[in-house]
Amino acid sequence: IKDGWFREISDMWPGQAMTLKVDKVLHHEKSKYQDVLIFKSTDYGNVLVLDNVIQATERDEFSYQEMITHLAMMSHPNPKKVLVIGGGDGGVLREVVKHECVEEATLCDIDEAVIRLSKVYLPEMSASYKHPKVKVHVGDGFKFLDDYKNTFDVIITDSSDPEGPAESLFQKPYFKLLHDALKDGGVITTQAENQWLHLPLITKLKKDCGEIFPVAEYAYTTIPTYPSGQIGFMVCSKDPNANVKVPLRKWSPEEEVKLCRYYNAEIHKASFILPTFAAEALK
Ligand code: AAT
Repeated sequence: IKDGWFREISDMWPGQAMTLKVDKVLHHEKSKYQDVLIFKSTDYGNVLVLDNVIQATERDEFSYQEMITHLAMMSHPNPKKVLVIGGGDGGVLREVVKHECVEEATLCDIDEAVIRLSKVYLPEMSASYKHPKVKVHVGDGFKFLDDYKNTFDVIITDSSDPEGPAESLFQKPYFKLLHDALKDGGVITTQAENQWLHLPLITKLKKDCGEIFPVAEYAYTTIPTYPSGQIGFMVCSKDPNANVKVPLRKWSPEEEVKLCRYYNAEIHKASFILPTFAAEALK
């Protein structure tokens, strides 16, 4: 923070930086894994920052949390057991329990500090921790997954960027663990970075996922406070006949408007349609 502005400077997006005006710093600590900063911004609500990278702002988090969750949830016929890796702010859990078919939603985040501080400073995201179907485990997602085979219907990896504690969550052995932890017909989504900035990384992710899952597609959403204003997801299914680009289940239009502010059945389909430069690279 300099002169009252937070700047997201990182070599993961060289030569550019999102800047948010700070109203006041709410909390700052070094956890066991990362630097954790929470500030109140003038126009984007409270903001969670890990190792100087914006993870969530109260104003636009719904775009990311709804899309990463419902792209997978709506591509599964009847998700009952759901796992979230990362996502310590609780926003993805909040979306998961919107599906009444869910019987159990487990979250595994590496950093207790994110969970503890979100409960204080991000109440709309962390409210889900009180939900009766939710279970929480603090630990590394890679290690956690290794203990589960043939267990989950949907696994959502809401992880930070590959520099830092989330590095292993972008590599091929992790996708194998995801695959094996799923039941037959299981579906995953993972945070898969930005097409303007990380096309080589995304190409590699798609190739790795495609070698492990019979279905592996890239989709993206718009979000002002993530680098270059968009973020993508890998959406993969264990069912070779699945078409994750079209939702298998739908809410009624009335439910859609009541439950979500970004996701709907139309944008589900649209999110897989890529501009030519990205479509060519990912072919
Ligand atoms: N919904 C908020 C968006 C995030 S949060 C990413 C979470 O992943 C953090 O809470 C972090 O503690 C957790 N995490 C990092 N590494 C691991 C790991 N190995 N195992 C489990 N959890 C982990 C993502 C924002 C994306 C930012 C885009 N620039």
